[in-house]
Amino acid sequence: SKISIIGVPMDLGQNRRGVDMGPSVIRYAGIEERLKNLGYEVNDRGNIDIGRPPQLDVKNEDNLKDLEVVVEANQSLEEKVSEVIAEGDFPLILGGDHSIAIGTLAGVANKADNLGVIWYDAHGDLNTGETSPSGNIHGMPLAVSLGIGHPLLTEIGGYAPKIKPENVVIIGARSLDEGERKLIKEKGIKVYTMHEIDRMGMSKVMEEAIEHVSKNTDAVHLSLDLDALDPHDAPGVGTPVIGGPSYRETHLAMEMLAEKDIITSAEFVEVNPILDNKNQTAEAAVGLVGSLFGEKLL
Ligand code: DIR
Ligand code: MN
Ligand code: MN
Ligand code: MN
Repeated sequence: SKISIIGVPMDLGQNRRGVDMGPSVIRYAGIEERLKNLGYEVNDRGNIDIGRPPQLDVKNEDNLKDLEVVVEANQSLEEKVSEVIAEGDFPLILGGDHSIAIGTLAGVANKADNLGVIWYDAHGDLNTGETSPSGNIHGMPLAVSLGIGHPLLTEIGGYAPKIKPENVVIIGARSLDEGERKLIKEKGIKVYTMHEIDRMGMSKVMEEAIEHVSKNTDAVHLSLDLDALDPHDAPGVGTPVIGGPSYRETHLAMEMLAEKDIITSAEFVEVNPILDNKNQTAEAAVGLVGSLFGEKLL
């Protein structure tokens, strides 16, 4: 089968420059070769055009930084992802900051009746302009996809919402803002925080999570923020939070997803080479992609 890679050099959804180089360094770490060695045909479709270089980090009156550019890029991404799916390819999106999940999910949910989502992240990404302490749109894409937030964001692709709260599972959370906690309770979103991962182990967490997102869905998207991993294993991210799942535990998670063969689209985001240690985080991302697509030692 065929995998289409789409790079999204977006860094305007947060305020640390450099994450726009994420797609380049993940390519440099050998993603295409890794997938070809697993027997996949790979079509690298290049990068989405972001429209303009980073500017001022100015919040608008709705507490949304660089709203217009983020909207435009996500619209282009939505179209590209839709195109890839229409051609029957697996869309593999490389960020860029996590604001690009808005466009990815808009494209993916278009073609699914009920999309399941695994949000593997240290954060909830459930803020809105009203609740966000930062005004950074990368802290909002899950809320936006649930139809909550500024209409220019929620209406990307021309429809809202993209997903239902009961089809979402967050894994690895250890930093949530007040408004995010409230939304999780209100919507009854399933969250495996670090507490549950410590207590149950990653294996049990993934068993339950897989069951949860595949129960009433016809497609499942994996949105993996590299800051989910412990900063020891993934230092090249803009908002590291200590105490995360290890490289090993995350590999296991990917291997279990491969075993159950439920993932129909995926994105790997927030790799920032300026903050990295010799491309370690991009290399981790490529290793995880390998496991997600079935790589095994024996
Ligand atoms: C924080 C950070 N909750 C915010 N969010 C991040 O700005 O909304 N998400 N880093 O991945
Ligand atoms: Mn749909
Ligand atoms: Mn995060
Ligand atoms: Mn995130």
